[in-house]
Amino acid sequence: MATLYTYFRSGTSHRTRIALALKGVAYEQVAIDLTASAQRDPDFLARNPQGLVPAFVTDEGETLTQSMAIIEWLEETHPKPPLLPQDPVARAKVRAIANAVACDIHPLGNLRVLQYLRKEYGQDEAGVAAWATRWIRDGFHAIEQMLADSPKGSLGGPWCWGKDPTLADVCLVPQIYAAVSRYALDIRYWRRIAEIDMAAAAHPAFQIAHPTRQADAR
Ligand SMILES: N[C@@H](CCC(=O)N[C@@H](CS)C(=O)NCC(=O)O)C(=O)O
Repeated sequence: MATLYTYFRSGTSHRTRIALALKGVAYEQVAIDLTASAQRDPDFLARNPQGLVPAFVTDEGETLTQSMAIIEWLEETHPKPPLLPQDPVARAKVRAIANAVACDIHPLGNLRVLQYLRKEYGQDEAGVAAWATRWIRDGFHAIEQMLADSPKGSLGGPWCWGKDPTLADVCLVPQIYAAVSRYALDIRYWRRIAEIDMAAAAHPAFQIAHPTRQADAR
């Protein structure tokens, strides 16, 4: 069976679990405890030289890394339900929202970046939180405007792009979870983002993938 190397609170693991659940793919989990630096154990580094979760081993024994590459592989091998709309412009817009999270918000709040701020730049927890929330707020402001451009009304909402979850929701929802659970941001400030968070809370695939529902949660 396929195996996901994951950490319950990792946003990139979380987004991969959501995509796997939406596609209905069965897999086992191996927990990599980031707080114990298990991502830097030689055994894990042999799977992913970057020392980052997630890593995914397919049924055929192929190891895939980088959550967006894993999710693209899933989309290509399990096309139903689709995570991207059909229209090329709509696909680009959904990818833009997904990448606003995956490329422009998430990396700046990653564990190794925050550890570096603490160690090399002498930041205390307040300084680290100010850094992380600066980039989340900035990103959420922009995404809220990008969502205003989405065809929610005509397609019946409530997701980033119409009536079904897409890659944009797969990436956005874990970032919302991090914003609220780690930094207590009040997401009601961003009306559409709050609405998507509520839709996710009621959706079985998002529920199954939720950090608090994982075997390694604590
Ligand atoms: N671009 C990578 C980022 C992966 C990543 O940053 N994973 C984090 C957890 S969300 C991690 O493993 N951090 C460990 C560390 O910083 O040492 C992906 O999308 O898979």
